[in-house]
Amino acid sequence: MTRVLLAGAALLALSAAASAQTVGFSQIGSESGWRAAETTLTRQQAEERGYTLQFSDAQQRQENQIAALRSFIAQGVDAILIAPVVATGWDSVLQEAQEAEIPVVLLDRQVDSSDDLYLTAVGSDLVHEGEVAGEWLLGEVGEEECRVVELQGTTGSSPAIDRAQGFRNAIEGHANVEIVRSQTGDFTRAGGKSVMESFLQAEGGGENICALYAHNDDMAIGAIQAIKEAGLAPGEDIKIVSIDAVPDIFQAMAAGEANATVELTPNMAGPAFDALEAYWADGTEPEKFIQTESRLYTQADDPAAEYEARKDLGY
Ligand code: GZL
Repeated sequence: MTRVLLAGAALLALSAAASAQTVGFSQIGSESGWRAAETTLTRQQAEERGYTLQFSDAQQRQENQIAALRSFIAQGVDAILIAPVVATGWDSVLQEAQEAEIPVVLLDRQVDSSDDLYLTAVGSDLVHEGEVAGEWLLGEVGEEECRVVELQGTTGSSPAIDRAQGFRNAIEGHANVEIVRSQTGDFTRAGGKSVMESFLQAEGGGENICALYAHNDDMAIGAIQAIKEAGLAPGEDIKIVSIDAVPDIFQAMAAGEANATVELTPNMAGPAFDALEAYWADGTEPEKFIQTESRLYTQADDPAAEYEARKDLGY
């Protein structure tokens, strides 16, 4: 009799796992090409795996994300994905999801809440990305003096905090490389352009600027426009290093207008859904951090070919 009951329970568990799960996805917005690609790939992954995806675009506002999570909880979704716009202020809504026994997976950004409040976080080592960018610049300038301007990501977001720290870790002890101006461009092209314009004006038209470190490629692309409008050659007069590896930064590299980017995969949903499927099947608890790889690309890495390889991936 026991074997019959066990077999029945196993069949029930399998059928539950195979039924069409509903997943709520609270996306930050569409501030960058990378963000757009992450949304595209998440939709593709959900469709391929037979999930119903409830998508919410927060327009960069935390209150919209919190409202979306409460709506997902009220709907009784099977899981929640969230790319948290900033790192703080999530404890109560994550506790509500936990009380509703709905697993939450963080995508591409971290939160300050206890990791007991989410199933896992899928993302890159954001500090390491900043270190890779800083180490590249050190290799470029050697012992020469280099005044750096920095375009930071969204204030209070984990990538802005960690990428700033990583770059500073790398240049520490190298007195010839100094960050002289730093301001948020909010991860957007428009933000990168307008802040770079103010840097150029403040720094003698740009003649005092050796390099730009941008926390993402979109701000670097906006800054490139500002540098050209100031009559300078981006990639030559001002070295440019950024993060994401979106197609357009490779186009700029191929034109000699950008120098280096650190790749961030937009496919965070694949590892997230893998972890959820194991959890739904038999309660498997994943590691609290599932790290995606980071890789440096420079003008020596055939940027034209890298552009072609990425241009149709949904950026
Ligand atoms: C980093 C991610 C950042 C991207 C930007 O993990 O959160 O947000 O680097 C995006 O392009 O705006």
